[in-house]
Amino acid sequence: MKEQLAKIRADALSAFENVKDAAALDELRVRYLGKKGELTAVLKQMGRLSAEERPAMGALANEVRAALENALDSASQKIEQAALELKLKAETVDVTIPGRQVQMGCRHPMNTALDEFKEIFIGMGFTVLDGPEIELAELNFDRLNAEEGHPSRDWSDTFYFDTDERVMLRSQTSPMQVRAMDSMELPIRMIAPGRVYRKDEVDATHSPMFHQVEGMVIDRGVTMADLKGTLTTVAQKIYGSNTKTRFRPHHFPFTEPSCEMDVQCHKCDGAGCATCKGEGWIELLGAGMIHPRVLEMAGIDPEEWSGWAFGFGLDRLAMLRYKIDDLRLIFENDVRFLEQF
Ligand code: 2U9
Repeated sequence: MKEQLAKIRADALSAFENVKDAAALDELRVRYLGKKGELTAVLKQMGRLSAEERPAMGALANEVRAALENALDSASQKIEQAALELKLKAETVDVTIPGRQVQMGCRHPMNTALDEFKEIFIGMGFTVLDGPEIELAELNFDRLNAEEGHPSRDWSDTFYFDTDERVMLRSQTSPMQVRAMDSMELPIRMIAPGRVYRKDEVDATHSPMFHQVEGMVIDRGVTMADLKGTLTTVAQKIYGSNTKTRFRPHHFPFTEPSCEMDVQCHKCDGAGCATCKGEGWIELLGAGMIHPRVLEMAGIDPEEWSGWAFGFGLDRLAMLRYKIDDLRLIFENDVRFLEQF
């Protein structure tokens, strides 16, 4: 029995010493220390010993068990340590590897053009307002003096959401002026840039969605002279301080009188060239004195207050400015196009 115990000790210690992984170690644990293991098998034979032999043999067996348990612990620690080292090695970050190239985006030319307009108007004391693209036809048409039967109210021109023509995609940013009149204290100086929607077929100059910038001033004693002065100043900030403007009569339902403003072509100084299509002038925007009925509908007394308003298509102006000859390029978002600005 003594020899059996010595052999178990020697075999087990050498096996624990050389074991390579946790699964093999567990097998060894079962084989030497388990309930049906070799040590237990020897201990079961203790009953056959005499009362004198038993204590010494018991002590020896305990000593062997303790030695085996110790060896098991240190083998287990060794395996855990090795696994940890392997994991650390595999997961090491090599900070000397060059990083991945980050592709920088660039501003869309429309945003660059819009920012330029915003800066100019903010500098003149205007507030920039943003509002819903899904709008009430009441604010888009009725409150702007566009009577029932006005051509722009037609189903062939407007995206309605319902058959009773109550809710629509706004066809102009003008409902924002109505919202401003309804909610802001007078006097008001505001611009409303944003997307608008009309049922247009897509071609080089048309799209069912485009961008407008509209604006409005309401104060006491405001006249057409303020309109002309302010809009000429804006044109000069964009095209240079020598820029000439001219105003031609026009008609809009929401303004009276109404006009269109042209700038003298900055390319040919009015002589006529490809940019101005031989005209010498480039049409820039529409404007006018706010119709007294539009003020009245907002509860503003036209005897006390007056105002002027303007509107232009931002896409068309951005195209002129950056010499883009097809509107579709602005919306396709091909990076090869966008990164040129
Ligand atoms: C209120 C009062 C007046 C906004 C105005 C224009 C002239 C204009 C369009 C021309 C072609 C923009 O690019 S376009 O679609 N707009 O010419 N817009 S005055 O006048 C208003 C708006 C709201 C309450």
